[in-house]
Amino acid sequence: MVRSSVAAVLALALGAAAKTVSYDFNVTWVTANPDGMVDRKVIGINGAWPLPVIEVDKGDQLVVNMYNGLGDKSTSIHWHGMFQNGTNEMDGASMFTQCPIPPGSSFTYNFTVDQNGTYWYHCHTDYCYPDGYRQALIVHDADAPFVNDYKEEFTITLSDWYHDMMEDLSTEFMSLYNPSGAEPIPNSFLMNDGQNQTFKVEPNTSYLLRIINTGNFIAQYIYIEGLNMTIVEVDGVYTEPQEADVLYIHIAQRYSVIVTTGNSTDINYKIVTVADSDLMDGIPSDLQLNNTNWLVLNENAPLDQAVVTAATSDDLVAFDDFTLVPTDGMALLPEPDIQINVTVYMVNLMTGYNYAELNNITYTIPKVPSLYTAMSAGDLRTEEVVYGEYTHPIVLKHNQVVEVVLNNGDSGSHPFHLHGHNFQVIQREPPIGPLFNSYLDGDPIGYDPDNHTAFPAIPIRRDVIVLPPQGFVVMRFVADNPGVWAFHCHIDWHMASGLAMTFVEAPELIPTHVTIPDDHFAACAAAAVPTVGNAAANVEDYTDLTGQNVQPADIPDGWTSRGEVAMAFSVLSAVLGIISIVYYGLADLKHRPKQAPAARDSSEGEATAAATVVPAKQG
Ligand SMILES: *[C@@H]1O[C@H](CO)[C@@H](O)[C@H](O)[C@H]1NC(C)=O
Ligand SMILES: *[C@@H]1O[C@H](CO)[C@@H](O)[C@H](O)[C@H]1NC(C)=O
Ligand SMILES: *[C@@H]1O[C@H](CO)[C@@H](O)[C@H](O)[C@H]1NC(C)=O
Ligand SMILES: *[C@@H]1O[C@H](CO)[C@@H](O)[C@H](O)[C@H]1NC(C)=O
Ligand SMILES: *[C@@H]1O[C@H](CO)[C@@H](O)[C@H](O)[C@H]1NC(C)=O
Ligand SMILES: *[C@@H]1O[C@H](CO)[C@@H](O)[C@H](O)[C@H]1NC(C)=O
Ligand SMILES: *[C@@H]1O[C@H](CO)[C@@H](O)[C@H](O)[C@H]1NC(C)=O
Ligand SMILES: *[C@@H]1O[C@H](CO)[C@@H](O)[C@H](O)[C@H]1NC(C)=O
Ligand SMILES: *[C@@H]1O[C@H](CO)[C@@H](O)[C@H](O)[C@H]1NC(C)=O
Ligand SMILES: *[C@@H]1O[C@H](CO)[C@@H](O)[C@H](O)[C@H]1NC(C)=O
Ligand SMILES: *[C@@H]1O[C@H](CO)[C@@H](O)[C@H](O)[C@H]1NC(C)=O
Ligand SMILES: *[C@@H]1O[C@H](CO)[C@@H](O)[C@H](O)[C@H]1NC(C)=O
Ligand SMILES: [Cu+2]
Repeated sequence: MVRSSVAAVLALALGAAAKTVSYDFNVTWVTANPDGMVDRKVIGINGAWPLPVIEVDKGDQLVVNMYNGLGDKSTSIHWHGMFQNGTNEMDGASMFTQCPIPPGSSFTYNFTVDQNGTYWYHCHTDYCYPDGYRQALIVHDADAPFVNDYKEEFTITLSDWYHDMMEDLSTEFMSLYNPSGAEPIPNSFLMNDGQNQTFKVEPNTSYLLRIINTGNFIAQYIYIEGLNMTIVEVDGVYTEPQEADVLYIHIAQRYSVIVTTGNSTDINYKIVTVADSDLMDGIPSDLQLNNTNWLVLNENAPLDQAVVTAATSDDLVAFDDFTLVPTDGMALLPEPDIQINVTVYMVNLMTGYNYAELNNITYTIPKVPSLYTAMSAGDLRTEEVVYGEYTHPIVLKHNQVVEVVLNNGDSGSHPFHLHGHNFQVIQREPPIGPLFNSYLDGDPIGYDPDNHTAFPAIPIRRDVIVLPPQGFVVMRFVADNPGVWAFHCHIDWHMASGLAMTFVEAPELIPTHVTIPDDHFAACAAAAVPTVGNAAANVEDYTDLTGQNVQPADIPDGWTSRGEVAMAFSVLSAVLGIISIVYYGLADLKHRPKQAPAARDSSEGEATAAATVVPAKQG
């Protein structure tokens, strides 16, 4: 995972033109034991795991021929952070832009990488990336503003790790025995898909560290004892250098930092990671929350474990990314043409399971991938109705300035990701840092457009933003990328419980911007997923949603108010004839009952009873 920046500079000097970088990925199960505790099945590529780090230069064409050799599981690959401008069909999000690729099928991803910086790739089908199907994707740029400021670079992935397969964990997660939606607790934490990693460095020398959280669930704090980090890039956006001593990196976020070693060769630097224990419902006594890895100056000096002085992760005060400034100086976007207000809730629906909702919708997969609906719906492609109510579609007009107001009615933080764009972060409360949990003292507080601090003149842009507990974040972007783009929480548990919605951008332009290759249709045929029709796969009348997948019904009113949730469950258990719900009394009530943030302009309706219930999620 080392690459000399000298090589990149040299390549440019020699006049290297954009090239095609091709990979053949044969995806199969292999066995691995990255934490030294348990051998388990992981998703490998060409018989190996960890997966290959993809490295390209800005402007290259990336071609990946994927064969699904898993035998028992569908897959796809999302190129996290790639805008896929003009290649929406290559975005890799199952049921948004393609069919899940079933075992035995092949599928080629092919797109131009017209971006710079630190990205990653991962499976985007029904709980698959945390089984190991994720890795870094690095775009080298010989023109990066910091390209002369370091000697060598290292890619560092952080992740949580489970000993059990996602298939088994997910069955426990979405179940009557887990009505509070408590997420499975990881068994360990990894760096570069292992532990006790060493990075050989020299004294008095600068290094670029590209840090990526490729985990499923847990944000991590990271610091290096005795060294500060100078942030120069977040999520593919170059930033004016800013010094930080501690970073908080949530799922799918990336930071590039420059560190400079000291003149002494007496010590090895400890890279310390600490898991954010606020996200966990309980901390098993044998879970190692903090881990040490090393920048090695002296191979003869000991590799000591760090002594973490912070009592809990709350005591670590991390850098607030809201204060970063992109080097390109892109100014605050003007007042929006469209404002989208959505609030995160964790709720129980009639199945008795816990779901996540944006407003009152828990994302439920359509019968036809939404992009294929856009391709086949004719003039009706501009109407939200054809995408179905439960994909939570919002149609955006070409080049509109879009403002998303995201409120958090939940007590956990959520890393939200937008496909196809990065976005300006123009407001967030409370900030990352000592006040991060300060809104937990009372009820959730929503964004108030009539009472906020001034927006930054040059806001930071990123593609994953941390939504603080019971707080809010406000984002803006320009709808200049025709296509179907997912907007979702990147915690895979929450994605699976429906914390997603669909932006259908400039649908009238999608047919001229998108071409679906034959092998994409062949994967659908093999998976028996229709490729024309509305969300219900109706082709006669695209406004007729009869037969669409619907979310489970709400629990009847009167039972869901605060304090009566437990009661609601006893009633529900009678309704469903389930005796074992007694277990509920033992379950940890992590998420607060559904409750509107104070400033929220609530116009919520009651759900009508659903005809059929499809809890299936595939994002
Ligand atoms: C993928 O790998 C498996 C296991 O090694 C092998 O049996 C299969 O032929 C390979 N398929 C392709 C398309 O390379
Ligand atoms: C890393 O080192 C720690 C402390 O010595 C040890 O407990 C752990 O098993 C090691 N991890 C691996 C994967 O070897
Ligand atoms: C990838 O796409 C480019 C541009 O559309 C095309 O020229 C090239 O033939 C494609 N390559 C493959 C292997 O499909
Ligand atoms: C990539 O970096 C170059 C400078 O090297 C810059 O001109 C360009 O705008 C960057 N691209 C994106 C998408 O940020
Ligand atoms: C450290 O590096 C700087 C420039 O990179 C150099 O000027 C200085 O002499 C070096 N110091 C030592 C002790 O090597
Ligand atoms: C790191 O930066 C902080 C503030 O940015 C500063 O207070 C501290 O002295 C710096 N530490 C080192 C080791 O440079
Ligand atoms: C290393 O020594 C040089 C002078 O010899 C000094 O300029 C530099 O700041 C020192 N570096 C560190 C990290 O202490
Ligand atoms: C660091 O790990 C040790 C051992 O697992 C644990 O006792 C301690 O609470 C951890 N510290 C933090 C801040 O998580
Ligand atoms: C405006 O917001 C601040 C804190 O963000 C709050 O203290 C104050 O009460 C609010 N003012 C009004 C009029 O709502
Ligand atoms: C997509 O490309 C068009 C030009 O073809 C450009 O105007 C637009 O800004 C791009 N959007 C993104 C998100 O890259
Ligand atoms: C969004 O919510 C704010 C109040 O928080 C309200 O003023 C505004 O009209 C809402 N916008 C839409 C489009 O509902
Ligand atoms: C959500 O609320 C809206 C507005 O009140 C209503 O029209 C819609 O039917 C509701 N959807 C669900 C799934 O409850
Ligand atoms: Cu989440």
